Amino acid sequence: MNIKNICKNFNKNGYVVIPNFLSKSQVRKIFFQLNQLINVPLDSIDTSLKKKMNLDEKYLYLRKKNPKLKSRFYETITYLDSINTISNSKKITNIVKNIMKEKTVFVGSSQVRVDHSSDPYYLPQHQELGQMSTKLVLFYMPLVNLNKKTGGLYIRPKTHELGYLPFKGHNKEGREAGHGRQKIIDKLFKKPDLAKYKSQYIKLNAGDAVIFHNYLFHGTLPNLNKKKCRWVYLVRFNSIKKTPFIKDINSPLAIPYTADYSLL
Ligand SMILES: O=C(O)CCC(=O)C(=O)O
Ligand SMILES: [Fe+2]
Repeated sequence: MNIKNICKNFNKNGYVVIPNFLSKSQVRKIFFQLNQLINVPLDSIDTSLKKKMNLDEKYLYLRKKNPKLKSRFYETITYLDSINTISNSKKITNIVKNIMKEKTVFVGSSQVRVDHSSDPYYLPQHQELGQMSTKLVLFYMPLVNLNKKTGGLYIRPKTHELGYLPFKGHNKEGREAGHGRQKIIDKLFKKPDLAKYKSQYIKLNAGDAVIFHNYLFHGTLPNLNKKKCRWVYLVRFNSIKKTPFIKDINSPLAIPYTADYSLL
């Protein structure tokens, strides 16, 4: 898809899907580095382990054996050069700049999320709050093939056109709000004026990208596959012009969930 069509679809629907956005070798390199990274804490337990397990097995082993070290692994994924190289690449930043119609953007932290059936961290649908700015472009890039069993992203197309839409309990972060929030969201979208915004699961394969607007309602479904982890690379870009931190000395770097976004 050329850049013009990417922008057109993004503006029209609030998101755009680009199949095979990452090359096979980029995906391979990320997994190579995830393996190298997790081998370090594993080696500190037993140096023979890394030869016996694949990445998912290593992750689940570490999670069970030493959950704190598993968290250290998880927290440091953000510093891997393989994902930062991609997040900073011209290919990605050019898309963001064209969508935002700006020449300078902030690159948010890159992360690889790991979701497993025993970690019920999937998120109810939400608009992306709590970031540096009120205007973002987000990239959701699965590194493994997704299906209904492994879960993944489900969205409400075109909801970006509603702008900031507060709902009961919106001023809480998704994980804190808990899975009960989905009922509130489903009820909200039963209102006659909102009923046309239906939820839609996006079937994605490893290397595909969903590029979406911060006000597009999106959430994730649980990974029900006990054997497989869901590895998804995420990165967010912020508009410098919509960043209160650099305009008002009383504004914190991350906009609080309690802020009235319609005033920012
Ligand atoms: O669970 C996921 O992978 C989605 C992440 C997401 O929407 C978020 O972190 O805001
Ligand atoms: Fe989100």
